[in-house]
Amino acid sequence: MSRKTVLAAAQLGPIQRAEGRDVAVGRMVRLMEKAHRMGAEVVVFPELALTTFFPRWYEEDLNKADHWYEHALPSNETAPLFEAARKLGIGFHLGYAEKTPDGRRFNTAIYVHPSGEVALKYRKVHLPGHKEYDPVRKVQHLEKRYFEPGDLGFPVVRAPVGETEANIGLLICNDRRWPEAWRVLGLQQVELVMLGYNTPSLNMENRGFEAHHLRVEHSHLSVRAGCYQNACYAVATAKAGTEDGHELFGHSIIVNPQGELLAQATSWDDEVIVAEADFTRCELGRTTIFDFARHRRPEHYGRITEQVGSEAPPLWKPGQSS
Ligand code: CDT
Repeated sequence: MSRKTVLAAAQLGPIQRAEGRDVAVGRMVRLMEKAHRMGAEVVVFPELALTTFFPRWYEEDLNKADHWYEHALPSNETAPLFEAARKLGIGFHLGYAEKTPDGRRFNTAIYVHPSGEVALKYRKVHLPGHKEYDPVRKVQHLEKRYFEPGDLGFPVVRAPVGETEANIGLLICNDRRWPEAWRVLGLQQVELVMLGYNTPSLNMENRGFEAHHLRVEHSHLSVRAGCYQNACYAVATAKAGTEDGHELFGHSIIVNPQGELLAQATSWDDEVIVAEADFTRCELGRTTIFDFARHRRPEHYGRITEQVGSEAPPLWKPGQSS
């Protein structure tokens, strides 16, 4: 049986703060239809795809922020997405802000089978930014205020993707920079990582210089390394363009298990890119250089799970034997 499918990244241009979900969902349905015409069987939308990237806005009282969250899926406003997927026979990945019935808030992603059933759910573990208003920053990044760290770990599930099946895992934005996250997926033989992101074009921390051109480079470097070192495909989909004066850098990509770029978005607007995946190509890395069972040495990786912050090394001086 062929293990091929066509993957799509459906990049979203900016969503302004004043725009409702109906605007975003309408655009997403059109992107899904376009991806289908381009032969795609699965479509990946960005992180927090239904609204502007609201963690840039400080809100003292979180009870006044309920409108940014989904309280149920599908809802009246998001139902057209699920209906389009069913009609087109296409699976999709959606990033959204989740508020649970017991009042917990997460930055969440799901993979939805064309039937409308949720095959996999993930809640963002690596929340960047800060919890309180930061007067030093040029723009706030309040994910730690709006969300709690995910409580589902990094699950992988084998699920239908088009005519075939694949081992699917999800990451969200900042997670892509953490090799530990990719490796936990790799240890579950992940073959396809779907991830959405919202990354500002400029470093807004105001605590040192970061060359602008490196922003995209670091994003791509992280995704390509994650794919190569764990022998998997990835679809990394951005929100792009200027939201209420704040620019996000786009550059969505699809990457193969060798870490090669198969497709890249070139606009900072709504755009679909597609690439064919053949999941048999995950086997080379998994059975040779990254055959974990043969080559990993976890007895030397204790610091990875026992320690959080880094520690300074001991000082060596000339004349002192090592
Ligand atoms: N949404 C999100 O996680 N964004 C962060 C911005 C950090 S600024 C480098 C990211 O890692 O892209």
